Amino acid sequence: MTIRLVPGDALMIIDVQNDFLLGGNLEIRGADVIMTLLNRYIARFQILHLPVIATRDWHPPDHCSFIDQGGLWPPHCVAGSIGAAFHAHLTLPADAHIVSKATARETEAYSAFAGSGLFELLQSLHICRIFAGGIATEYCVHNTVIDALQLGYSVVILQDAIQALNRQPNDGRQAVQDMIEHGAQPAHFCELAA
Ligand code: VGL
Ligand code: ZN
Repeated sequence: MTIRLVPGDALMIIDVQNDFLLGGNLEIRGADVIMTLLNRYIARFQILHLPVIATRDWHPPDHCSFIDQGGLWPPHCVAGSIGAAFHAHLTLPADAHIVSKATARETEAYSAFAGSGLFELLQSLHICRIFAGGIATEYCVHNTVIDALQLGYSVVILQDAIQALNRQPNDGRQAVQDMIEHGAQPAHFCELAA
């Protein structure tokens, strides 16, 4: 299916941060290969003057999701650290909108909508449809996409620009299926109209 990008579309790049990539504290294996595709999507949106939004996991040093605090994860994406920085190979435009999430010590937030101002940003940009890529498929991508659909946005999942952590082998696949069942549309780069 051909998808034509129109005003009201935005690209949302979810948590492409050093700690989730090769050598990071919470490495998602295989995530490096999505960088090329993410950069192609960025270039396409940029040339059409459509907004690019980059979300980031942005935790305090004693965040409740860290193993030392009884959570699931090794310490990662501590606000201001190298691990929390966007990966150097990601070519974010200078005017990309940055949204920080999970910034409060006592709450985990996989959805980029949780207490981040993302909804207000989308409203101010008059966005109707979100093209979602990034990591991890079954955590932040899934939760953000489900929230977006519930808020009434159309969502396109960039199938060639997401990567799952797959703690269980099918976690990523199931998350994609669930997003589609909730109304998201899967797409690949080649489906974007030239
Ligand atoms: C994420 C695990 C912990 C994500 C964030 O961005 O998907 N996953 N914190
Ligand atoms: Zn996190």
